[in-house]
Amino acid sequence: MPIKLQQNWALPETAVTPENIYMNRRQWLQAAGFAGAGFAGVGLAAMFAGGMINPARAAIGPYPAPRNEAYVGGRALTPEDEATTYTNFYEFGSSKNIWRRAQKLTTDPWSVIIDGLVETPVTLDAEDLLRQLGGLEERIYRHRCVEAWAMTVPWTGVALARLVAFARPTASAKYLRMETFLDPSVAPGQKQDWYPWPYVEGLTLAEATNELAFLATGIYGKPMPAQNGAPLRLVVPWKYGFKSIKSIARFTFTDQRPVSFWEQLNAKEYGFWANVNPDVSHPRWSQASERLLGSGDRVPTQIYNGYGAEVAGLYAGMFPNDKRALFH
Ligand SMILES: Nc1nc2c(c(=O)[nH]1)N[C@H]1C(S)=C(S)[C@@H](COP(=O)(O)O)O[C@H]1N2
Ligand SMILES: [Mo]
Repeated sequence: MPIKLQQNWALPETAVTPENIYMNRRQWLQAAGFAGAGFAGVGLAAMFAGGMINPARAAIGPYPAPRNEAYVGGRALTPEDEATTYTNFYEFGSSKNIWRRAQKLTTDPWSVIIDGLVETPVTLDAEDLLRQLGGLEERIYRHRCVEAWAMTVPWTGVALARLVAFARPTASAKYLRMETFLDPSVAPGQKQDWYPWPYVEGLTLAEATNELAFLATGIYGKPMPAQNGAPLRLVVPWKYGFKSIKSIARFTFTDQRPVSFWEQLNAKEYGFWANVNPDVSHPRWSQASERLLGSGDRVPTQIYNGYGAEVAGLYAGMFPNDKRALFH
């Protein structure tokens, strides 16, 4: 180990890290069984810095995370400034230009509840949760909004399946319901009481554990900007963008199909399944093509947004008499 680190060993832990991080690490070390005699005499700072154990922030970084080459996007990346300034986040207003307003969202600390049909309900900070879920990776996915604009961006995060495994749902759980924060003093859109706040989304457990379902913590090799759904957002690239709920504060396992935010407002236009399909029009516009953010090019829409190889099997044999049901 480098000599420089040994100097840190002599320092009390509180001298090299802010108190709250120190406490978090200590608590985690104790929980993980690292605070025992085997490590006596080795300063915690040195253990973290030397890579013997992952520091509190290493689990939510470092950025950029290694790219998973299995998910390459298949299109030119959308310019970062487009994807981070043209955003849908109704909590902060119904225009696309809310990114400055969203900076008011405080995401550290960020409490996450995991409850419902699980072996042990738990409430923990997003950082602690991510540390439990393992290392981050980067995946490039296409994103298709139901409004017919699309982008291709590198997300950083972990497979949602890891969260499901961590939560240990019971055998009766069939769905994962996800809910955003509720704080009208931070999010002025939540003062508009004709919306059913907080924003809710849901997946079947089979969808939530599909390899594509992703829990994103960052974008473009950096931690997630508030406007894109910090600190934790869903990314399900075969479904219309409204399914990819931002700033998740609660994961509930249930045997009841959750009613999504947009579904509650208008189930005919924004159904539960919301799988991308060029042949099923939105009642008010065609879904046959989409406009790429950045270039403005129009390109044909693909079934399941081009992810049929990964996800078509999820829906095999469902709704044999009404294929539209898969998309509404
Ligand atoms: N909490 C919350 N999540 C949300 C939304 C929202 O308004 N609130 N909008 C959805 C819609 S319609 C889309 S297209 C995507 C947009 O993600 P982006 O702004 O990062 O492109 O977020 C989805 N997640
Ligand atoms: Mo959207």
